[in-house]
Amino acid sequence: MPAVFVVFVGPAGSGKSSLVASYTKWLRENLLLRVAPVNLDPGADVLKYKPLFDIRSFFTIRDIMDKYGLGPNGAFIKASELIAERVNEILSNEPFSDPSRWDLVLIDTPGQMEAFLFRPSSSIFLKALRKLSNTVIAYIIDASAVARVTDAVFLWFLYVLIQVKTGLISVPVVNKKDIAVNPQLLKYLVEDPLKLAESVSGEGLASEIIPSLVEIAVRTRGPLRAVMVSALSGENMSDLHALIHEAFCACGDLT
Ligand SMILES: Nc1nc2c(ncn2[C@@H]2O[C@H](COP(=O)(O)OP(=O)(O)OP(=O)(O)O)[C@@H](O)[C@H]2O)c(=O)[nH]1
Ligand SMILES: [Mg+2]
Repeated sequence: MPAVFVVFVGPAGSGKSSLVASYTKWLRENLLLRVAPVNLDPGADVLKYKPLFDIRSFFTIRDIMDKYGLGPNGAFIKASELIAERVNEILSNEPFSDPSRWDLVLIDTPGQMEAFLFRPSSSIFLKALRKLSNTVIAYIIDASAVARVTDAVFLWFLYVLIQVKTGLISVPVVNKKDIAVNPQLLKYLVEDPLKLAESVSGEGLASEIIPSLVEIAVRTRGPLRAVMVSALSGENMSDLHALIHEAFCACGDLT
């Protein structure tokens, strides 16, 4: 079976790079799988994993800022255009050039989602990736960023939009379980998202709109439930793996 590509996306600092590192380690040590971590973030500094392919060998955010006279945000947008322009060149490298050599390819992406994932150029990259092998999106929610119902709904709805935008099977992963600020809300989010709507209190726009947003989120989420993990402690990596496995089944491609 060719490799499964898992693309880690999520807001800045949610723990994408940390998860790629700890999930890679867990898969190698516990399941003895052939795992290829990939860094697609040209702004990454120090990584806790050794990427088999690193976009920084093509360009870094600093290179782009200097070459095109851009600020950091403009440089991330330019980087995502360059990734699309050079997609064939990128995908001619290991591990993409021979996906059958790998069980899982874990792809770390930039935290600036609006500069990468929500730009048209990311579709070009994801479409090319998907042609090579099964591709799943892992959407990371930062447990320490969920204090109120509106935080949970906002991050959950972003997940809906990502599915709409990419058209790919996506799995929701709540990271930083160890420093969750509102475990009860996260429990709802993972186990029973409709309860989020019931938790809205008071008047105003939030109480009017949140029940509808939650209803759409629940209707469109498919059969996959979120999992709660900690990249820092490595807790629940087996749940993450089970979810990604389940996602293949949803693709109909698990053979
Ligand atoms: N407590 C705790 N901290 C974590 C966990 N995962 C990541 N962190 C910390 O969160 C910060 C951001 O983690 P990264 O892995 O760099 O997050 P990222 O999503 O790759 O960040 P960007 O690439 O900048 O968007 C770091 O200080 C990590 O050590 C976790 O499970 N628990
Ligand atoms: Mg990162």
